[in-house]
Amino acid sequence: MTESGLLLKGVGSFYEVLTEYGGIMTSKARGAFRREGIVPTVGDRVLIERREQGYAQLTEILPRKNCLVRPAVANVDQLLIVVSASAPEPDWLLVDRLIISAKRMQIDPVPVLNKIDAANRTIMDTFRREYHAFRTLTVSAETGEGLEALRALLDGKVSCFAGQSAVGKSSLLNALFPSLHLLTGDLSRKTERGRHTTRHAELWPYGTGAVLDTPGFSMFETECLEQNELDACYPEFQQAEPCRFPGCMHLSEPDCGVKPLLSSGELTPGRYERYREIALEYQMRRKHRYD
Ligand SMILES: Nc1nc2c(ncn2[C@@H]2O[C@H](COP(=O)(O)OP(=O)(O)OP(=O)(O)O)[C@@H](O)[C@H]2O)c(=O)[nH]1
Ligand SMILES: [Mg+2]
Ligand SMILES: [Zn+2]
Repeated sequence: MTESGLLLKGVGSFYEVLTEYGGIMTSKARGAFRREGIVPTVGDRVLIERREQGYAQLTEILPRKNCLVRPAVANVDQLLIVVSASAPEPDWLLVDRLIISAKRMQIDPVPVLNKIDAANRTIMDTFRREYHAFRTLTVSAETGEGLEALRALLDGKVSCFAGQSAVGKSSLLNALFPSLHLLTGDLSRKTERGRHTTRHAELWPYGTGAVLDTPGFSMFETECLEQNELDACYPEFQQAEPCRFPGCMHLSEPDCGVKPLLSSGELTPGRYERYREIALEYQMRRKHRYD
């Protein structure tokens, strides 16, 4: 009998698969995968065939929507980009870059403002203003405020957390999965306790979805983006009138459709300033593409 499932974790040469019926089956990969150089990856949608004694054989890996490295995980639907409403001071440029990386991989970026129990008013306002074009969440891992909305968002999707150190990614994961026991706290304490022990990523089933236990998300800094591909990463731009020049970078070109979005409030000065920095970087990369 063939069943479909979601690969949750690898243990040696075995894989734990959450089956379509909700049970977890320990499965062994078909030998052909290794010969073909195919590595079953956490997040893979797979087909398994039940064998004797509760074991199954992993017979097929369905085509991947995307595949991240560090942590290695496939088919990520959502990236929760966490920033802190108190310390550390948000790195908005990092948020904007993570949004672009996510969108390039067909991942939905969701900016999440954590620590609203200790919120700095200015940071709250900036967050609300700058990311109005996105689905966002405001939460507190400490008090549990907003976690219901976070839980609802995770259902039916494969989600991954990202963001600066100490914004509360592990704390949020712990709040969602009390049995996870991830280390949280200041850096020195974490280092003392051997935080850097390597382990493999694992998905935790959540409702009909799953969440990656290890925060992290490698950006593709060296990737070359065409201007229209970058435009597509800015939901604000979708309201713009067409620019006069094709390939307009929305910097100082005449009759640009994006610039008026600044006066209409659709695009905030902060997002635009950071956009300029990012757009110039990609222009530079395109110039040196064949070097
Ligand atoms: N007041 C308050 N503090 C929080 C909240 N969430 C996390 N913290 C604190 O922030 C510090 C950092 O939290 P972590 O969960 O370790 O942060 P992290 O994002 O996992 O950090 P790294 O693992 O270094 O990337 C800890 O001291 C937490 O107790 C919150 O909602 N409110
Ligand atoms: Mg952590
Ligand atoms: Zn333009």
